[in-house]
Amino acid sequence: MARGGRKLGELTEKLDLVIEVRDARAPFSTSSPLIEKLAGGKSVVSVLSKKDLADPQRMRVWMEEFARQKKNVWAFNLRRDNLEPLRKSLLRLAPPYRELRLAVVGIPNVGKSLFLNMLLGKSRAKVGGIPGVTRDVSWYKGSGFLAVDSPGILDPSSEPGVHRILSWLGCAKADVVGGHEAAALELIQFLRKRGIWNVVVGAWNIEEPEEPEESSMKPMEHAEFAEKTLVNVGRRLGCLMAGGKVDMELAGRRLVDSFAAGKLGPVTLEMPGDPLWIPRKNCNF
Ligand SMILES: Nc1nc2c(ncn2[C@@H]2O[C@H](COP(=O)(O)OP(=O)(O)O)[C@@H](O)[C@H]2O)c(=O)[nH]1
Ligand SMILES: [Mg+2]
Repeated sequence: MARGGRKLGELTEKLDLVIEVRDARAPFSTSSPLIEKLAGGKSVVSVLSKKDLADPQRMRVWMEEFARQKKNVWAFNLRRDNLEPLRKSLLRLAPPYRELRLAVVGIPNVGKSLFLNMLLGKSRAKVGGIPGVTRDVSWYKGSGFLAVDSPGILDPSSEPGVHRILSWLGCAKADVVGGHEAAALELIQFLRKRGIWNVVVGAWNIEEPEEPEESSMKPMEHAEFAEKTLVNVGRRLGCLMAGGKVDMELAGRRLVDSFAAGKLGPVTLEMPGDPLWIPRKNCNF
């Protein structure tokens, strides 16, 4: 278990609420398998970050699904949206005799720090140890609540399919899935199979490899398409080695980094009911 996870385990008893931040572009895969252990029967509220980087239509499908299931899930562009409605709603979970205590958890890079800063707003103040509560974590006082400063950077799932998605979103290192070239080639294939590759083509105006013309012929294999496309990406972005050959690792890095940062346009990688989704006990969804 990650160090943060162990800390959170000790803390859980003192908390009223755990807020799990996930990436709106992949709400299943960006959950941590540890949340079910750590939440230990506490209320879990899910926050989907990076709503601005997700496909708006698919975002609506997700939110309708959560509403249908009566799940407490909120989606935000954390760089811009006002979190006041969420804060007010959370305060209803406070015990009558003291302020609400909450922790923000999630896998790396989903936006935990930004979320906490926005939730604290201008009232942000660091407070010392709380009597009876572990002293080696920092607490912040917000309006009507106390929050732990990211005690829980949780381990992502190590399931290969999930890990691949996480490497495209910047939540896991591409090295784990075989480097940037491999990650980029898989990303291209993934997007193409789901019919959303055009967002990338649109953003960079990349030349599409030619497909066989006769409709009776098999379409170009995805792997071949991906390879040729990454060459075109490398040419377009000037990722060249001496002699003019495309540096595929560099081209892959540029593609994956731009994708993770949302520079290639809004994209959602998972939909409700996708086979990747493993429902978890104790978890909000
Ligand atoms: N566009 C956009 N970027 C976000 C959003 N939330 C977080 N980020 C960015 O994602 C990156 C990681 O955020 P951070 O709070 O450090 O993640 P943490 O590792 O979970 O604490 C930062 O560059 C944030 O500015 C969001 O809703 N929209
Ligand atoms: Mg952080």
